[in-house]
Amino acid sequence: MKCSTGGEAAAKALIDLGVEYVFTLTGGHLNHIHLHLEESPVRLIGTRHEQGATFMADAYGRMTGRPGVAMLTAGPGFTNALTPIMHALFCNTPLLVIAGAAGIEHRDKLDLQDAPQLAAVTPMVKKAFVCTQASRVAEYVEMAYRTAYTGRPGPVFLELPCDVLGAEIPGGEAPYFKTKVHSQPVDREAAARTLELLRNARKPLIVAGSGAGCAKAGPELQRFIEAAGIPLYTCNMARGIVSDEHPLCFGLAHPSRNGAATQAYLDADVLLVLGHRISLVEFFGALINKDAALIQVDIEGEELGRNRQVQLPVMSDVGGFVRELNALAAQRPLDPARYEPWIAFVRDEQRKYEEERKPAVTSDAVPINPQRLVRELDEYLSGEDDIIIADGGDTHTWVQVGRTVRKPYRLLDHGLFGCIGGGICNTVTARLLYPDSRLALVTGDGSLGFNFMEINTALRYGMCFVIVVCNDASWGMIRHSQQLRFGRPFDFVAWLGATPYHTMVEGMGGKGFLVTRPEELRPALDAAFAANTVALVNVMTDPEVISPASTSLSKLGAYKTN
Ligand SMILES: Cc1ncc(C[n+]2csc(CCOP(=O)(O)OP(=O)(O)O)c2C)c(N)n1
Ligand SMILES: [Mg+2]
Repeated sequence: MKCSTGGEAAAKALIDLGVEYVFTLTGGHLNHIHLHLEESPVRLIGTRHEQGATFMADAYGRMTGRPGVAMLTAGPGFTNALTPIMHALFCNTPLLVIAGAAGIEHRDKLDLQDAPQLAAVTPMVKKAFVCTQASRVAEYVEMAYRTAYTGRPGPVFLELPCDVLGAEIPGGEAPYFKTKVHSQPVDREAAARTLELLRNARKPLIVAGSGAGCAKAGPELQRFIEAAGIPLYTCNMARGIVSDEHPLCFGLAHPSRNGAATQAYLDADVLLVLGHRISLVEFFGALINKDAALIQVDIEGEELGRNRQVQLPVMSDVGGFVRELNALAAQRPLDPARYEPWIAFVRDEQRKYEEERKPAVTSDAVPINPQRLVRELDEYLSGEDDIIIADGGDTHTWVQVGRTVRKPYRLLDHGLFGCIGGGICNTVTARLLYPDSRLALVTGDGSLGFNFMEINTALRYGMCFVIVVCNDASWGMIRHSQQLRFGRPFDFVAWLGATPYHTMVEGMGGKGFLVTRPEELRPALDAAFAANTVALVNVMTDPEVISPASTSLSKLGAYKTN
């Protein structure tokens, strides 16, 4: 690859890899790269905080399966991004984080912003690289990018010291080995054994997680559940890979949150887990029938058998595996009639759960019940391309259980790291990826504050979307868990007060609306979606409505599963 300096080599490699966006915040250590990206197909999105840039890049990775790219300046720019990097590790996001750094020549001489970046980030990433030669920068960028998306995806870090970026490349030619990896390993034999277990089952259940979403397994999975007649639950980046409106898809696969799923998990006799980790959301396996045969398919061996004895561990790409199930089932079909009583049971659990929720989701109370708010939004945004981004504590939970997801990547939540505050950033990325979809962030008031200035980023780039604040004037989920565990909320740390976020957004150049009564919701949403800018609807909600996630949290450290 022809390039004059290390900085140009980094820029050229990113261009060559087809990177669409680099989420970044300027800093002296990055000038040599930014300079060469100015007139390029790569669009630089300049944020107000490195946490924002990295959340945006993470959302890009999660919503496309291609590495999102964040570029951070040295020292504090880098340390500001550690939280979303750790979040990306929990979400298995393909993410490339490039950071500038003090020059090699001046290391340990008290140079500006000389921090032990590699040591700090290594436990938080799939792999951490440093490049110390200008002529190898392009090679490292490609290697780091490829490492982020192959096998189990994850965040990859690449440090590029500023003297390396500024240095001339002898001869102006840098080695560069572009390798596009398309294939992932598939365990074909295990597919036949899976079908045998399913054939003998009476109450089989399929759970699909981010591994299925990342493998884009949706169409094959839909074919399979239709041919087999087996019910499906989805979570994380698998939400919507089969529509929640499909008669065999029953929505959120978190039995600790989705009351309708709990009994199905406790009764299933064979559980086929596709690209999903058994974790706290299944109470470390305790919410799965202890006598059920577990078939777990994951591209990462580390996950097979975590928290539960697995009868059939399958180390495989989920997409290829489900394709194989379909091929074998076409030769010798399963018998969907066998599972009909089971499907009727799962549907009945769903109906009972909806009945239970009815008073809350239809409530006319003031302050507004958050479940009523989420139901209104779910109905308002009922197009298959409409997108909701969820952030917050209890608010996030109400969206997870209350949202009907009809297509992949139309719901983004905050995953297993439980990191609140990235909502606005995720919404910015969703807008870049889906310019024509109706798009709303539904967020708790507390979570809104962390990256509030990214509203300015959205406005600077001329974006339109709607932010709906579920404003209970508090850090609701924590306040509720205190109430449940200690008999009273700790308002000295958990109360935020009724902040006028709608006027703050007006001050920034967007539009704001205040809603205090349920009947005001629809007109406010109409006005917000027509506003053609960033519009915030500040909805005053009932601080005493407690979600199932708060109930679980109140037991943190207090329950035993074995
Ligand atoms: C970065 C981070 N800080 C703190 C927490 C602890 N925490 C979890 S939920 C929550 C409350 C969120 O409040 P809000 O966004 O208003 O949503 P609500 O629960 O009120 O719906 C807090 C503080 C966290 N998960 N992540
Ligand atoms: Mg709140």
